Amino acid sequence: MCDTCGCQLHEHHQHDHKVVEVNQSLLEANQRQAASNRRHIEQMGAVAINLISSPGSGKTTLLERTIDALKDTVRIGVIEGDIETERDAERIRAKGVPAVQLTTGGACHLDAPMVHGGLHVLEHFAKGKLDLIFIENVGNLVCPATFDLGEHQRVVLLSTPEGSDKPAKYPATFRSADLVLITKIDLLPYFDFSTDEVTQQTLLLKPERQIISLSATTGDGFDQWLDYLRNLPAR
Ligand SMILES: Nc1nc2c(ncn2[C@@H]2O[C@H](COP(=O)(O)OP(=O)(O)OP(=O)(O)O)[C@@H](O)[C@H]2O)c(=O)[nH]1
Ligand SMILES: [Zn+2]
Ligand SMILES: [Zn+2]
Repeated sequence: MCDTCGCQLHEHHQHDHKVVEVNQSLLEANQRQAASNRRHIEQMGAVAINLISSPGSGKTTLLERTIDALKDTVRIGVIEGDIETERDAERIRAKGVPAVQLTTGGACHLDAPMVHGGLHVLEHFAKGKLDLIFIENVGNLVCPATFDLGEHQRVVLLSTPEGSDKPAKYPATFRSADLVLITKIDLLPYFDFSTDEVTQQTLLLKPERQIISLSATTGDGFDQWLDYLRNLPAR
């Protein structure tokens, strides 16, 4: 169980005001740090994207293929969030791109102070020269939604094996997304997944939202994702 975010409220009685106050001030402090992170990223001339999804829905694989496609023209840096291990950062470094691993040691999300530390390390690795910073959040569809990291765009991934009811069941996360990426569409023939239902549910939560379907394995739909990245406004 995470000891820093609102999910611990369920373990306390409703009248435990102290817990509520602590969580509120924690979120306010997070918000201030996130605003400062955003300025920091903009001073580097970069755009930052926060990737949120359940464990295993394909965030790191998406990044690997994205780096292969863009690294000759776009300077990419990655901040990896995980509970334990450097595995994801090692996968990214193997693609020849700077990657900082933030291990939360138990917490189920990244927060803005952690990302602040990561930005400084990344800036050092990249000698300050980056166009696009990806922040891969800890695999979780609940807690990351509450924490602004200083990103410019929030992308929520939903893979086809997870089921098309997820936007209805985790509305806060899907409402907070600028883009919903339906991933692993090569598996559509094997799962009872309705792209129409996901589209309908996510548009109900936020009508102006973009939705892209792709497979990082076959490359199907990948051009649309690359176009989205290329068309992000420069900072
Ligand atoms: N069939 C198929 N498998 C995929 C696709 N993308 C990723 N996978 C597989 O899904 C598994 C998990 O992928 P990752 O990219 O590690 O997922 P992740 O979201 O980074 O996982 P966490 O960091 O643990 O949350 C791996 O076995 C990938 O090979 C895809 O488009 N199609
Ligand atoms: Zn990953
Ligand atoms: Zn700083």
